Amino acid sequence: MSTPIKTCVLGTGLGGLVFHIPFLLALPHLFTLYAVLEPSRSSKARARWGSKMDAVKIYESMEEVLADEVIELVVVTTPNETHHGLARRALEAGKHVMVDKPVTAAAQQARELAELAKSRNLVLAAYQNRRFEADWFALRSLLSLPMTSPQSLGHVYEFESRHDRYRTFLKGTWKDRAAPGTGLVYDLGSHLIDQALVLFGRPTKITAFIQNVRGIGDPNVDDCFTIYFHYTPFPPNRPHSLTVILRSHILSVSAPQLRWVVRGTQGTYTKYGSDGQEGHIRAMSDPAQITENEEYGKEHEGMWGTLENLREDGEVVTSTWPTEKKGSYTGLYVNVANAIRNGTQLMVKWEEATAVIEMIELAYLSQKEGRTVDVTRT
Ligand SMILES: *[C@@H]1O[C@H](CO)[C@@H](O)[C@H](O)[C@H]1NC(C)=O
Ligand SMILES: CC(=O)N[C@H]1CO[C@H](CO)[C@@H](O)[C@@H]1O
Repeated sequence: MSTPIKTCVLGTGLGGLVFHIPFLLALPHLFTLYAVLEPSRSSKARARWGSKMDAVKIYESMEEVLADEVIELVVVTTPNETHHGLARRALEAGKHVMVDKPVTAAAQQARELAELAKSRNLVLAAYQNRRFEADWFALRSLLSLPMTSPQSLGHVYEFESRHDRYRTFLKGTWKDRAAPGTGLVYDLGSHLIDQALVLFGRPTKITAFIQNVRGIGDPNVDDCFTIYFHYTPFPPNRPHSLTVILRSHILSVSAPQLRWVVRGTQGTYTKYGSDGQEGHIRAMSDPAQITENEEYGKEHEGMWGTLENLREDGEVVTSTWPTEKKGSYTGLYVNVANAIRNGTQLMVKWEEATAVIEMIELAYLSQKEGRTVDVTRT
């Protein structure tokens, strides 16, 4: 057994408190939560996780973090445009780095970090955690069915992925203010774009409609988007072109919210509701429940998706597609530990997270110029 990785979390906003600190605490054989950076020692981490934080150092400045040679891994979950600078300084200090999504405000910054990490032989990981959710696993298992299966969707020609919410107010955090890396496209869009790229690769063209629909706060901060990825011409083994529709609407009153509509030549899959991990963590007092509670990451049967398959005689057969595998963001952390200690490949590649930022930049270009933009091949 290797020794646990001494880790420092930068930032104790929603990201730090819900998406990082509990997972580090839940995996004590792989990680030691050694320190957190909390400007002005706000002690939000202590207030939230209580005695679990007793042995954890609270640092007030990045200089203290960099000067502490014991720290091996730095997790960056701070506001917007600070990601690049903090990640760079941590890498220069010889520390492995994991950056929350969106990894940087500009793709060029992400590429610079990759070069730096490579030259220092350090692990640079991206927290695209939604690849470790139950609904994602269910979708992937459905799309991996052979065409001959009666439940196969056939050739997928339209893929709609949504993350809507109903929020009429501003949250009063940095996310409401105009700055590089803020707005809903960077925030939730980075998840939807990442998943689309994993499934289908880079599109040929992008058309984006990005708005501020609530008319509150800074008008330059978007709170609603529809982004089209066009895939055409399609590889020869697929006779149909594909349209991917990525949407996030801040004034969507539907409950539960629509998650996926996947249309293929042999059927349609419709799924409502999203992974419950965030809710579980918010309600939890002891992070050990993430690994110990059987119910963690499990999707209630009532939320399973619906399949409508077309038979050759024109009949439509309706069935339920089960969300069998539980979601858990621990999968991402286990992989990062393995990468640091054993040199294992990262499941979320930094280049993939960089491609997400490239697509976001093209989406904003499309919106600004009111046109469909080409995506260059790499
Ligand atoms: C590294 O690999 C060894 C041997 O496969 C395994 O036992 C260990 O758990 C791995 N370490 C991490 C941190 O994943
Ligand atoms: C330090 C920091 O958090 N960076 C910036 C994030 O965005 C706000 C405005 O939205 C800036 O004021 C911060 O400087």
